[in-house]
Amino acid sequence: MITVHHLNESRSQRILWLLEELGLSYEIEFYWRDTHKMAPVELRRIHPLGKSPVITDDGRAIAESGAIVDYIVRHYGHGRLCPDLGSSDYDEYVHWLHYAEGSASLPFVILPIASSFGKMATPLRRRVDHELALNLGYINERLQDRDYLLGNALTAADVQMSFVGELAVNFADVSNLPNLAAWVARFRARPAYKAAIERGGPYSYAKG
Ligand SMILES: N[C@@H](CCC(=O)N[C@@H](CS)C(=O)NCC(=O)O)C(=O)O
Repeated sequence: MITVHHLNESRSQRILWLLEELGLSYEIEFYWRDTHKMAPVELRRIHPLGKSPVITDDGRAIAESGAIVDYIVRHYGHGRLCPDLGSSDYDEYVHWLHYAEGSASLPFVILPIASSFGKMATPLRRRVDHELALNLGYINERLQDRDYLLGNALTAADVQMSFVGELAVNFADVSNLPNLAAWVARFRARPAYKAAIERGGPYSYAKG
């Protein structure tokens, strides 16, 4: 059985959501951020990076959320939540799986660091604002004519990208990004999303 090594208030929440969407049985090992909001050292016993999410399954530890999403869908999805392998949609799907952590979330990682430097960080802040506008505009445009990133049905690419959507509605101005805001509201309304919140414990990014 899959065990999710779940850090509170973290990207790991979307893994719980994916497992709920697929109706899979899973266990959760809870880890709590320390006073500096870092992961506790216990997570390093599961994987050398000591980050969350990480899952264990069949005696193996798998880290990095995109790889975890891919692993779960390939091993346990039975064709659900992803386009047919070999279709052009599958190539698009892989793009969104990688894009989430490869590019889209990066400005949100830099944002609090820039803010902590105050005025000194003005040039960096300008660059971050540019990247936010570029990336969030791209996602909003993609959702112009569809409910989810690959069409009108949810795929695991939406699950992987959901953290970016949640960061956007919490920390960026989405007033000019109605498709993105509607997508976030749409996935938050899903029963499986809500069930994952119930199981995962405190997750302030679900609001905002
Ligand atoms: N790109 C990685 C990011 C992993 C990551 O940085 N996770 C954060 C939680 S959102 C974490 O573990 N932070 C605690 C720490 O760095 O000590 C992924 O998507 O899995």
